[in-house]
Amino acid sequence: SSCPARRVAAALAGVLLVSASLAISSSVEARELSVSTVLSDAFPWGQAAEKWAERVAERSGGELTLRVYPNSQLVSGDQTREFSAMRSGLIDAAVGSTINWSPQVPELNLFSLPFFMPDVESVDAVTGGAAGEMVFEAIASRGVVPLAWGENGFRQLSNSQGPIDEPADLEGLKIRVVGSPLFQDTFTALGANPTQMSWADAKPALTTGAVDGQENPLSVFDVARIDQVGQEHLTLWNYMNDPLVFAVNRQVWESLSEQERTILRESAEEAGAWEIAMTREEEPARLAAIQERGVTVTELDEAQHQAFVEATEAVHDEWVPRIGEAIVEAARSDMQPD
Ligand code: X2X
Repeated sequence: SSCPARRVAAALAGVLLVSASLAISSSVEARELSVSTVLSDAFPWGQAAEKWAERVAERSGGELTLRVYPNSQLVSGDQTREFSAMRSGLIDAAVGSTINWSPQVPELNLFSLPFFMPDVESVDAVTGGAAGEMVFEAIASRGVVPLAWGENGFRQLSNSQGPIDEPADLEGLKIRVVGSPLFQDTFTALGANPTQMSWADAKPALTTGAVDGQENPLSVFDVARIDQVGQEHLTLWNYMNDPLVFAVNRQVWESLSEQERTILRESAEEAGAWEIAMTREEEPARLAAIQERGVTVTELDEAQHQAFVEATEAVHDEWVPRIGEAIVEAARSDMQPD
């Protein structure tokens, strides 16, 4: 063993062993993070999560992967528990709706204030402005790291009973609403009879006629074929936009390398921008498809729109203090044209 050639061979073998075990340990360390979504990849929302996963896998060379669990399956169908599950580490990450997270992050109700952000320009001004940053800080202060925005879309109103073009048409209609109490207030203010239930329960309730109506973006109405469960009337009222947020549990985030964090964040930004653009581009074709299936589409003129705005003013009085005056003010100035 004093022979130099043997020593070199032994040293080389050692190097090979070390590098082999490094390769093994790095593949053992390759991490898979769970990502929760409410809607599957039949919808832009689920496609946003899949795009995120695709980009992260590509850029990390497979060392970091995201596995998407759609249909709120990680929270047994209860989408209002998604944020808590992510905060506590039951799930690692999510692409979630501001509505579904608002029970834990009241600032997210900013987006649900009725008739507050009238068009995509104002939504972009808010998410990309000072208010958007404040909303992200509010999420971060509750133990979850927000990375990027996506979009479920402007929520439109459908029902089985007849065309709706004024608040009086909603009188007594049973409307399925999502998980924030703000929606109870909005639909109560309009004279309707709101019932809160998860998305998993919504379609059965529409099918049996347990509820008369619901509200969701055109992509959801179209893909879920809401027209097939008796929803023959659709009112385009753009009463609120439902942004999505890409986010990660804080402990998971802190356990990642700087490089992995960059990959996660930049991939989320890319996937979000891609999905927002696609969702908006597809809306005219979706609307046309919905109309072709025989759904009556009602658009509001200025006076009709104004009647809805006035009927829901009390919701602002009630909710602006809960959201935070400062965030609402920041959103107002973000939306003001220069
Ligand atoms: O439950 C809904 O209506 C949905 C799918 O749009 C959300 O998760 C907010």
